Amino acid sequence: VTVAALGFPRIGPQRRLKTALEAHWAGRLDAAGLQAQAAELRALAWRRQADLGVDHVPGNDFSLYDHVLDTAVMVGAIPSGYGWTGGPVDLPLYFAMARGTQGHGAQGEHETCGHGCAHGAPATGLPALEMTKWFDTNYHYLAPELVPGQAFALTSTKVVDDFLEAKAQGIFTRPVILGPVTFLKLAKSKDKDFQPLSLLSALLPVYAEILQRLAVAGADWVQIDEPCLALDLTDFERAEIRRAYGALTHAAPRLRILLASYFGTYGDNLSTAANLPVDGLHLDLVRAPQDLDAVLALARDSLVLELGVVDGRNVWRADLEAVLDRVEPVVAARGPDRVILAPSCSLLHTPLDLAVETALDPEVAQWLAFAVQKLEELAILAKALNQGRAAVREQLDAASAAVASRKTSPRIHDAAVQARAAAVTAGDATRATPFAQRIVLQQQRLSLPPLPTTTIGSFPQTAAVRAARAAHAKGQMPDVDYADFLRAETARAVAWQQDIGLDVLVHGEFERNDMVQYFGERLNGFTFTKHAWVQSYGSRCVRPPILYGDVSRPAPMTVEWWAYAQSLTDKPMKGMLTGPVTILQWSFVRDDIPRGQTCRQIALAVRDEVLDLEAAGAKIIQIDEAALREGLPLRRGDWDAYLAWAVEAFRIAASGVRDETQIHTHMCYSEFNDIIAAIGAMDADVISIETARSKMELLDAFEAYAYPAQIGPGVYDIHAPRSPASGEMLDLLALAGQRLSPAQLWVNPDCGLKTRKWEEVEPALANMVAAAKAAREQLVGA
Ligand code: THG
Ligand code: ZN
Repeated sequence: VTVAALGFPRIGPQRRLKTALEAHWAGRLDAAGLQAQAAELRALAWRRQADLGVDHVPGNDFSLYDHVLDTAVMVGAIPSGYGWTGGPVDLPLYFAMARGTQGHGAQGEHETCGHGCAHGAPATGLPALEMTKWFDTNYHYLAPELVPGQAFALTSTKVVDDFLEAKAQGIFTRPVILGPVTFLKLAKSKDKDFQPLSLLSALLPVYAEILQRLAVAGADWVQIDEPCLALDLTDFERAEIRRAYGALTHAAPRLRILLASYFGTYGDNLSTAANLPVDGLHLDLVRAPQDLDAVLALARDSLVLELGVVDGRNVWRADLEAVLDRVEPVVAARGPDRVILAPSCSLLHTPLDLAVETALDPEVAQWLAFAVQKLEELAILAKALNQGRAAVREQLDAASAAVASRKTSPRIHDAAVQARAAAVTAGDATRATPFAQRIVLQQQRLSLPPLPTTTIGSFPQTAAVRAARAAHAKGQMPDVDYADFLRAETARAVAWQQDIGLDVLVHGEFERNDMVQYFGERLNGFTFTKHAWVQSYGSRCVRPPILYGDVSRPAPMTVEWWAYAQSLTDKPMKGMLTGPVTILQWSFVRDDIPRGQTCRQIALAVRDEVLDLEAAGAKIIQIDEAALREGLPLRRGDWDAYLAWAVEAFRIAASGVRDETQIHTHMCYSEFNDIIAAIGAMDADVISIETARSKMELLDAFEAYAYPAQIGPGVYDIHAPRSPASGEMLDLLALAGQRLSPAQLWVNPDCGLKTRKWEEVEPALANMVAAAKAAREQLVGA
């Protein structure tokens, strides 16, 4: 039995890749310097994995930005417009595709909205490729852009160069390549009717050539990732997979191909996968334990099975004895040389090394395993399988003790929280009266004009705000001074909103950095790390909170800031909360209870906060669910179950209030056509969404479904560094008025304004207020 890793965190210790990339983009590190740093990080990762006992050390999993972009470059899929005429792709071109360029020489960057959602390209210069989430992870890849008749040519030999680079260091890697079918399925085309998969025949010769070159270079195994096998596929797509691997195995008969899918079950794609003429098949037994028996029933004896037994998507230590119970019979039946042990997927999605987290509570720390620890676990498992469990008795016992402690620790298990969650009734998740009745009471109480104006929540996080936060975090700024500073910022924002005539105000969220972190730090059941970074895209990383135990709210989290802000104005001040689904999605969460149960616990904690805000006098409370849509499962068949608990969680959070208290929600990515009924079922009084960039086209979903409640379709595209004129926003409002009744409409930007500058925000919002006033006359004659 041997051990494979599938992929290793590429940002390196202390996010060294981020530092190098950003130095390069800022002109402080030249191309050679960047490449040297990258080579050092690769060498470090290979050496580390080899030392940890990995037999199949992955190659080519490193990337300067993104492995899907690397694949596009490998096959010469450079969109016209970047001025490429063939030949090697240099760093400026590579980063232009990754980040775009700005007209005036400065580099662009993917914009992140006020909710930390990663979005498309800058407004001027060359656009970046579109960025999208990698399956159901929090990693974002760059979508290849293909055209009908697209030509492909081997353009980068990175995968071979990388193999030779490792070989020169004495490490024999298993190169990783993104498979041709998944590559095409992830690709986009401007022509909506064009199916990139129709390019498979044109693409396969390039893959054949790269495999032949790897064989010549001396590679033995090559790992080809086809995670599209975890998706719903058509018969045609399955047939194309068979055709692809028939061609590729034929092209390089000396190479052994390990086909890897992960993130879910092979399901109805299993017999396709198990019968491909490849040499090995990877199974994600964490997400799909049932795949083991299914594949054992189907697979020919010679097929090497790679068992993904350690969770590559989460931070928990594995139950090693339980894994051995499952794997020993497989090894006995098929032979040790036909079994490889691995994480469930690439370790790209886990933080690098728990050992550097010296400040963690030791009880929590003993439950955790990051990438390095997961490879240690696999080495222990392999030793147990090769030499018997007695050879690693001590390590197995330690793992079992950690598992046992997680089952019983009072830090995790809170009977009161569990009883409360179990006692939730349909009534707890239902407002007392239907929208049509409560909106009347809300309007009486709020007495807002038609087309009321508001913003989504955050105001610019200026250099001064960030500097104060950093100084406070380092202990250089006393608590009282920091609080004074935040109060002054808040007061300024409130006064300014009042001056420009906004109807419903926000406090600006200057006290928050990452919204999930802000709430997690104030809830029981969460812990935080100092260094546990995970790549989000390019040089950008997140440090997700670790949700380890039953969740409850020991004390109000936002009421003081809200009350201070409300004390400064007679206009309604919104209470601003992050919703349970978004907190869940952006954290590492428990694997010992279902996600839906954890989500319900968070929902109850948020409900407590909602009720405290209401009791303090808040007339409007906004509960943002930026990540509701991105939580959708990979398979359509699982959508309903997810939406049921996700929507219920929102309703539990929102439904404790009186009729006259108005509940708002906000979602960033607003393509709701396929889930509009679930959006309606959330039963929010007002939803604000991102619609400016699509020129209100995204509202079609709300029109088709006859959405009953009120909507604020964004009229100000906050992702671009410009301030729209009021006429532009008035036009958008008119478009919205064609699709929805004016009585339903609110006027607001697309998202929070945290990433913008005051110089942009000030004129833009003043123009927005002017547009709303004009629209009131045009649309409602008020
Ligand atoms: N918070 C958390 N998870 C998330 C998001 C979030 N996952 C999905 C989505 N938002 C990802 N989007 C981003 C946007 C910006 C950045 C990272 C992910 C970013 N990060 C800073 C960096 O890398 O320099 C570090 C931020 C920090 O100091 O915490 O810019 O919003 N939990
Ligand atoms: Zn948003």
